[in-house]
Amino acid sequence: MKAILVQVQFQNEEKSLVELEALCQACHIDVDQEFIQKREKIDVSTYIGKGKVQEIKRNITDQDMIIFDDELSPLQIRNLTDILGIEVTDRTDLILRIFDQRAKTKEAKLQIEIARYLYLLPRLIGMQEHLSHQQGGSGFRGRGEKQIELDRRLISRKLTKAKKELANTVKQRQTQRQRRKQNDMPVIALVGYTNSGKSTLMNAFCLEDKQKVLQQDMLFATLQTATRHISIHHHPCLLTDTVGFIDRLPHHLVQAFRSTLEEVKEADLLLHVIDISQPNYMQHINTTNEVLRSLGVVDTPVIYVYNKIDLNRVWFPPQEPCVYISAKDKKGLDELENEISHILFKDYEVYELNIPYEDGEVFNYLHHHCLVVEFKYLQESIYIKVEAKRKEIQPYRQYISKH
Ligand SMILES: Nc1nc2c(ncn2[C@@H]2O[C@H](COP(=O)(O)OP(=O)(O)OP(=O)(O)O)[C@@H](O)[C@H]2O)c(=O)[nH]1
Ligand SMILES: [Mg+2]
Repeated sequence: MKAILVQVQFQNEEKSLVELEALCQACHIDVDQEFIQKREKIDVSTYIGKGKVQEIKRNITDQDMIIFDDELSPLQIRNLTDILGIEVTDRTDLILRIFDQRAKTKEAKLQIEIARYLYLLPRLIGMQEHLSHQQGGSGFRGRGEKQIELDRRLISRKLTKAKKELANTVKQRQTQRQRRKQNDMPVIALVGYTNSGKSTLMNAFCLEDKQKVLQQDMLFATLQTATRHISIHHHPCLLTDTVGFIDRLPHHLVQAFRSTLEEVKEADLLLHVIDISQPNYMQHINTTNEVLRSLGVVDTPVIYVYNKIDLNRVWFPPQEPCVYISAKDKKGLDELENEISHILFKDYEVYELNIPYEDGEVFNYLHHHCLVVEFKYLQESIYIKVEAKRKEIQPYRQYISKH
């Protein structure tokens, strides 16, 4: 498929079509021509103004579609399709198409379905307004409206059904999450702009091949959160990979993906992964932080992980705490581990205990729930050296021999 890309740039705005090109690539669409229009404000009925529409029309040869780097209103889509005579679509639709192609699990599929319906519903109503404007009191009007009303009802019904199904799937996952919480293992979540290297970093922490997740040079390679057991300085932890964010993420998607991102809300620590080889990486940081804020994630500690240093000259970004890594070359991972450990395990202390054999269950408990540094079977008791929080060790304080 071949496409023409169109973008409007407002005064003093620094924009480029690079990201829309990458979105096209992820959708297997070839970019044939690009038009950039400088304007004071967008045109309500044609987005770019009638003159520019005609200019584009003159350049249409065998392309299949025209893609606008923004979310068009239903009226604009209709007007532009009428004039240009080929498929007109927008950035939001493109993102939805990518998510559609990538969704593998039931949950991801339902989320996309919901996002699609949410995108379509106002469009149908917009089309209805458009029709009633155009056709006044003619007989056509009634029929058009009736059809739209039927479509609207059908979509609303499907939306309700999909939401219900999603709620059930989410409930199952919540139970899993609760079980994990009972285990009291710290949860670390990877967040960040799409293609920044979250999945690559996750894989760098996973020792076994069968644990590895998909990492790919493509926007939105990951759609479903995946959680793996890892160890940080021998402490067992859970690491969660999440869907990447993008500038101007369609709000239907944020809404639909809210449940997936619940995992982020419950994490004890966030690793905010940044592709430092991107010139506009600061904008990516801000986008990610905005999405996090909109999810209500405000107090969770964050480590800024500047990735892909193998591609770059040195940078000194302002955020703290931060580390510089190359997930691909596994460089800087020790520093990252130290930083994680510093935040998650700062109130852990070393305790030495002597547990009499008759209280063997205390030994079993500590052995399973704490980081055991060393243990020995002595004549009258079991000696155990553990790293634990004061709170955890408090019930067994009578056994402490050294702290
Ligand atoms: N040069 C270089 N490339 C990297 C590095 N880390 C990741 N990449 C590449 O960047 C691309 C994206 O990596 P992913 O790990 O899939 O990125 P992601 O953040 O999970 O992306 P989404 O799942 O789409 O949000 C892949 O082609 C990786 O090989 C790095 O340290 N250096
Ligand atoms: Mg990924």
